[in-house]
Amino acid sequence: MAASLACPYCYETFTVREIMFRCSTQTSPAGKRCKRERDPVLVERRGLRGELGPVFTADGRTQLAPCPQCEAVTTFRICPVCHSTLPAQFGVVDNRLIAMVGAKASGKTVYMTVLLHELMNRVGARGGFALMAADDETMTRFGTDYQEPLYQDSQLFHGTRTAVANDNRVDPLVFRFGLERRRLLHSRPEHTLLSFFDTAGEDFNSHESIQVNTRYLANADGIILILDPLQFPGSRPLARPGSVLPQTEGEDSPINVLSRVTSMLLPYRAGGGLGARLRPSRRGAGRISTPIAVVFAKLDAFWDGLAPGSPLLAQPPGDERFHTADSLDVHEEVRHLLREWRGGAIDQILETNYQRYRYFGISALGNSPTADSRVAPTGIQPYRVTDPLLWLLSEFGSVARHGRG
Ligand SMILES: Nc1nc2c(ncn2[C@@H]2O[C@H](COP(=O)(O)OP(=O)(O)OP(=O)(O)O)[C@@H](O)[C@H]2O)c(=O)[nH]1
Ligand SMILES: [Mg+2]
Ligand SMILES: [Zn+2]
Ligand SMILES: [Zn+2]
Repeated sequence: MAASLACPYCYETFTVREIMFRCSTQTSPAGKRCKRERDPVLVERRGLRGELGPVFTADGRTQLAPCPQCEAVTTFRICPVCHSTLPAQFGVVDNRLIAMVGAKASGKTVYMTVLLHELMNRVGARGGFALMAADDETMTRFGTDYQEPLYQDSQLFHGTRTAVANDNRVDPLVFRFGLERRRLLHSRPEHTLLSFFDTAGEDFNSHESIQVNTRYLANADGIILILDPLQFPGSRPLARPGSVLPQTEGEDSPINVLSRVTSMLLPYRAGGGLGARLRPSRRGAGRISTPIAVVFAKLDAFWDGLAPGSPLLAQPPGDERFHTADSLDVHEEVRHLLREWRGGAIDQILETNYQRYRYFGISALGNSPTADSRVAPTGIQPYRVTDPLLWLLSEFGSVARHGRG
């Protein structure tokens, strides 16, 4: 059976053969030239209204194909479902879809922005890897909607728009993650395409929004679940005085969000891997195979209260590898804190339903924001933000592991 691929933009699946092409609208050797026009599929599925060459089918296993109208050869391969231009080498290099989920105001958008910024600018050079936008739209959108407000204007974000309010879709950001294997004799850069999508807290409240998000979640290769420690009732007495306190109960509590995500994934748990995408499992037994990184955000609010020697006060080893021992130390420490904060039910859900989960503790900002929702005057000082992604990449086999585990 042909392996199925998932589009990094719409998360629908198809086989390599089904990949379609778009005419380049260059003048062909025969002197013919196709006209650019608006593509209704691209408008409907992605909200993109630009004028582009006509779409045609050919054998998607090849990298180029001649346009049947003008005979010019094109290298633009497109998704057969949403008509987005697929990144170069799509289908050849690894392609991983990563979903960012969590309750309202848990810190998803801030975390995603800081993580990507760090990978593109700071950690990258030191760690022997590089992250680049895979397409122009991602580059522009990451700049204007995420990076500039936070890093240039020091402004925190308004709540993320729900998928239902966004014409029933989410708009992922697609990057090329490259790892330089400097120490190898025949060093050859290896690439992974990473597609990130940020949900809105309310995406897990209504039946309607859950339906829209199921496709994205079920086809994700990894999930980052953001938990706000301040939402656990038992954590509050330990938080730094003056921390902004969110609601702890009701629809949007951490336990309810995890329960909803889990019920969305359970029907698709079988076997995992590409072949199992979006095909509900026939057998009732088994746990969800998608790895889930369970991330305690806003750790800066708790630093004063952690026991000396806690791994959540230590600087992580910073290189391109995933450090197993350090990660397991953090995992156990977070699990211990969860119990202390009366969040033990989270641990039970994870243990019962997931084959692979790991706890993390991070701070995207490194400090409490100001009362008027701005970054603290000391600036953004991220702590351990790359740990969850490196774990997922090590689970995918895309980065090396250091140490036993
Ligand atoms: N102390 C502290 N506060 C943070 C940090 N990251 C985010 N916050 C706070 O959490 C608020 C919400 O962050 P967002 O990233 O917008 O939350 P979200 O999960 O995307 O929220 P929705 O899009 O509404 O679901 C911010 O406005 C900050 O007040 C952090 O690292 N430390
Ligand atoms: Mg958000
Ligand atoms: Zn043509
Ligand atoms: Zn698509």
